[in-house]
Amino acid sequence: MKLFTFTAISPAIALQKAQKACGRDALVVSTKQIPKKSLSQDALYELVVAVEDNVMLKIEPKKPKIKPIFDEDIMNNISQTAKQLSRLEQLSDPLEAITPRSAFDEVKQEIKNDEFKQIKEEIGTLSDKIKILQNMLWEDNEEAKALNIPPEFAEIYRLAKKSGIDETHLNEIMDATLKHMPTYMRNSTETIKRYFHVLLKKMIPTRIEKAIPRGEKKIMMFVGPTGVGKTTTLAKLAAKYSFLEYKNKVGIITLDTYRIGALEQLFQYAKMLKLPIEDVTDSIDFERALNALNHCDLILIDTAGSSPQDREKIIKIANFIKQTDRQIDVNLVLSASAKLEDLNDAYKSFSFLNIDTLVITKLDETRSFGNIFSLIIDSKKPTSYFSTGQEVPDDIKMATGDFLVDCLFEGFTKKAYS
Ligand SMILES: Nc1nc2c(ncn2[C@@H]2O[C@H](COP(=O)(O)OP(=O)(O)OP(=O)(O)O)[C@@H](O)[C@H]2O)c(=O)[nH]1
Ligand SMILES: [Mg+2]
Repeated sequence: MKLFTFTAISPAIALQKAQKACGRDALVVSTKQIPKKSLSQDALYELVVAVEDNVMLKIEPKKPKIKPIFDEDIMNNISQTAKQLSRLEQLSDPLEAITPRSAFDEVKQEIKNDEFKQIKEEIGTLSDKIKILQNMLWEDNEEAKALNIPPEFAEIYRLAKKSGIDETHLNEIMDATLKHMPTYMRNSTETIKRYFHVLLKKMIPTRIEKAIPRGEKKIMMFVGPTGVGKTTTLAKLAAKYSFLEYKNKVGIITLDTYRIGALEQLFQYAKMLKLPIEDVTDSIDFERALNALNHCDLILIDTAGSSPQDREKIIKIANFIKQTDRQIDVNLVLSASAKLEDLNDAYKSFSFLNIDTLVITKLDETRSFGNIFSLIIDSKKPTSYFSTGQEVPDDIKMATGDFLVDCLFEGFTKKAYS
């Protein structure tokens, strides 16, 4: 005989449990009430039954008690959400059912972001594979071997070369980079590209232009080859200084009085901007015009365009400058669409006038900016403004190294610049 004990809140329930486990033949040996351990607890009854040795117990294994990690409220919330989700799944486009609209847009955006991330990763893998292929070709490249350029620099070298940077400059920059760039930075073409960006940016001197402080005076003269945009640049700056960005008193002088239409062009701008203008025919008349505009904080002087080979015309401008004791800031205006050779020629011819700063125009008209980069490096002159279109007064910005390097590697985009 074997004895088994069962407990329950009543003797009847304890017996039911015993019979379920041991069968109806189980013999009740004893029943007793177990004393309560506390007042709030129910009383329990203990029942002892006896069964034959061969009777197998049919007691259901006790389920282990699992302590819930969330409290009941949270569990209810989860089951609510699960129900809602399963309802959503049955709809043709479950996202349509999500309200408010902003939530719907957020989910859509998240999905878009995920897809975008995935596509981006795939493109990244592909472009890395392409780079490996390019690098394999690069290793067979005689030029690369001759210059000792490692494959991880292949992309940046190609981009810089395509931009039209003077080859001597490019090779010097490559040499310096290979010597100084830390090895740990060479693993990714992106890091190399960023390194180059910072390096080139640091090589470009720029001049910060500000409003003319109260009590100070500035005279800016625009010189350069024909048709580069001297008059247009002057008009843009006249607007910027007189009302667009600063509130300086601005006056205009033009020395370009012989060419048909030139006078009318500038007088028209002056009229539109409501600014005083003086035309000067000879160097003696120059001081009179400067005196007439004495009340101005800023005097902008336009000159006739001259071919770099036309030495006489440039000497004539020099004579105007010599005529006065006043400090004249000479701005050499050059077009980004000119070849490096022509830019160098122009710079050499006009440097006779003691150039203070470079103004680069027509950045919107070219795809290769290496020529401008090389000119700035060679001349060592700071650049003050970039002109980016024909629109007066909008298409002019203060020059920055960042912008020129972006143009160098990615081309000109007006949107990025505005
Ligand atoms: N695309 C583009 N065109 C420009 C820019 N700046 C000037 N231009 C245009 O170039 C042409 C010549 O501009 P001007 O300002 O008359 O040039 P300039 O240097 O004064 O010419 P000259 O006085 O004849 O030597 C005009 O059609 C301008 O609209 C620019 O940044 N981008
Ligand atoms: Mg002009």
